[in-house]
Amino acid sequence: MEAGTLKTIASGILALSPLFCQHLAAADDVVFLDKPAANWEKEAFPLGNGRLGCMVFGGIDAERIQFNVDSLWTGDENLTGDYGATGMGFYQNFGNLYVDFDTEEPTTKYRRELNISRAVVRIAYEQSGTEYVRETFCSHPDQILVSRLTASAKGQYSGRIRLAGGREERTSVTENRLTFAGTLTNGMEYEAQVVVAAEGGTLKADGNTLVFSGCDSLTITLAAETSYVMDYAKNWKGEHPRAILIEQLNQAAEKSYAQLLSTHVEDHQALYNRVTIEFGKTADAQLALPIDQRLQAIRDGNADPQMDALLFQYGRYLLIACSRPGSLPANLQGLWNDRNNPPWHADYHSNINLQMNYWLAESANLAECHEPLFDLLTASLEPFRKATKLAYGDKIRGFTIRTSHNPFGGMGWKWNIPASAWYAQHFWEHYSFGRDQEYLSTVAYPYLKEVCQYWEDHLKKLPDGRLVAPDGWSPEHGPTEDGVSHDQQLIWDLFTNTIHAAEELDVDAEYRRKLSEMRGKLVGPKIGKWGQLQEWMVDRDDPKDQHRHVSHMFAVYPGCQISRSKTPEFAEAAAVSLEARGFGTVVGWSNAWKTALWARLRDAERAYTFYHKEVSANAYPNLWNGCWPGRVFQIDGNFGITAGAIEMLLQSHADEIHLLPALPKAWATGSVSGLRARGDFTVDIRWKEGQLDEATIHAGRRALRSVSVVYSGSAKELNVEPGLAVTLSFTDFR
Ligand code: FUC
Repeated sequence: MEAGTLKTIASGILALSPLFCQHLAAADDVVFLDKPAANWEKEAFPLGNGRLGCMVFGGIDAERIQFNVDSLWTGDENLTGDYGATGMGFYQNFGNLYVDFDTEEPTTKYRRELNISRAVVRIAYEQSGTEYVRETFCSHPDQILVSRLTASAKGQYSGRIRLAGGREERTSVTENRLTFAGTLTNGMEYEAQVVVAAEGGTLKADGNTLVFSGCDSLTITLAAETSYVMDYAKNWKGEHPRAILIEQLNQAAEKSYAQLLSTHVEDHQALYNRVTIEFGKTADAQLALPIDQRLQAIRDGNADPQMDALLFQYGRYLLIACSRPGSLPANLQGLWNDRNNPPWHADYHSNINLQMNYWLAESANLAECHEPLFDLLTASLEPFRKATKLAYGDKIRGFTIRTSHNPFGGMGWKWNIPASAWYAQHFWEHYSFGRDQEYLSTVAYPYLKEVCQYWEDHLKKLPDGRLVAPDGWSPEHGPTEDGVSHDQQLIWDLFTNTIHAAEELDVDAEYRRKLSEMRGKLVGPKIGKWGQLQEWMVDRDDPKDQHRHVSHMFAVYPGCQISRSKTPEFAEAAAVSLEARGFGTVVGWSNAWKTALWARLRDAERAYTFYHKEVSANAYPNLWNGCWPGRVFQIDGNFGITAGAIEMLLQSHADEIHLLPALPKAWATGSVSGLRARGDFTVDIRWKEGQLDEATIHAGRRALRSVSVVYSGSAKELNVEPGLAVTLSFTDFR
């Protein structure tokens, strides 16, 4: 698209919409469209408080708010590994809230926006000279969904409110309340209640709808919950949720809308505002476009650095929305789902997807959003142990898991033997960034140690004494055989992290020695005949193979066994392999992984190629990531791409803080603040024309006392005081 055309479109919008101007300044935080959503997956806007989430459509004649609660799942402990609806189960659609309006007036100035810095969806339009505004949010402090409808003139709202459960439940209605409840086949009880408050006009029940007429404004609050508790000993089942819902709605009724909104925004911003990012300015004309046209302009070859920044922050926004302390972890779709049989059950996938959901948690300064992962994995230990013993015999200690699992410790499709070691890495990383010793000793170390025990019992000795993981398969790729690189790398990572953890806690000296000895015997990385990093023990990688999984690169990212600074030859072999995997891939999560991998290999332009793919090919108009362009929403790509971008700006995996290790030309001038580095550091960086301008390293209260900061091949050793900050500039690295 020509700049001239863009300008014409933009000035058209400016002339049409006074609503436009007020948002121009906040363009980095706003996703907007000039029409209602025609499609759940691509156009509706997601909101969530970690547990309760919704998709807002913004229809003019009828609003639709589809909602979910993260625990509404069929299925059970599923010790047999059945991958059908019975044992494994499916994540469910909770239901829909509809507001039908009695109006046929023509509409102008329609604008629907998601402000990710406030976590509010706002819909505004005009009909016959009256301005209408709807605002919706899901509050974490109040645990409810709130939607408020106002108008510039009195008495304008007439219509009906309907509440429809996802399984044909019967909705009962009183003069200001709509309710449905149900019980799933696994015994889980659930209920949703909606309370409506009107100013002016009347509200009355009519059959299973609530009729409002001549109202000045409406405030709709929705509470929904299940009887799920994250406790295996209680068979995952607690009290019926009704009392909780009534309490949540009663408490909300005592607060004004303004109070509910400001409490919500404050709570969201306490997390969201920790990180700011700027990659440069987009042309005003392009910024003024609705997001679908803006994405088209990018596909037409126009640069849009503010879109790069928006996508970056969007990953952070989504994690805050679907993973908060006390909630379940983010599943394949976060917590959003409009079906009762979503793709792959919307489950927890252990061969890349669940891990990728959390790659950004620490580095993007959302460490507490990581907690739901540890909670569910810890709560699932007993059923995981049982299933492991059933499959591998009573004598085996520890546990491993299958590729898919649910919130009841139940597992589905196919054993994925090294997955528990990969999960263990997350437990370690949470410590590595935050250095909370209490958490390390009570939560992380016991988990790491138990997975190590599994491998002590499961590793196989080759005739020459070396150790291999038996029966591996580079996920979804290789044949089943011993010593697959992915498995070997994961076990190396597990043993290394466990040794570090024991050192930090000053415990288990003897066990540390044992692990270190075993680690020394593991079959290690190998460089094959075309200079590639081998995916298998046998040198048979096909240079034409462009499989989406790059499992043998785990050691490069998110692992640290292979790095440019410590193992340059293996790093080069990894680059050869990754180059061969090509640039044609269109799978969202695979693009994200390759972004991070190329960043670790310090190839800024290749890293950016994959970042850009995520924007130009995989982003829907609501900025969700399609697993393939235009189809099957999967949230891992959204999370992974933010994590990948961080690796381009800051790395801390190789015992040093590396500033701007892979800064691409597209982000020549910019800044970032609030990124986290291992060792309890927070880092702000400003750069100009491709070069470091200034960086500030803030030492947290548990920070390491000394750290090496690297930029462009030279290192600066810093001694730091917890709680203090050090600022370095370009000249410090000459
Ligand atoms: C893995 C991938 C698929 C998909 C699925 C949910 O198995 O190989 O592409 O992302 O997870």
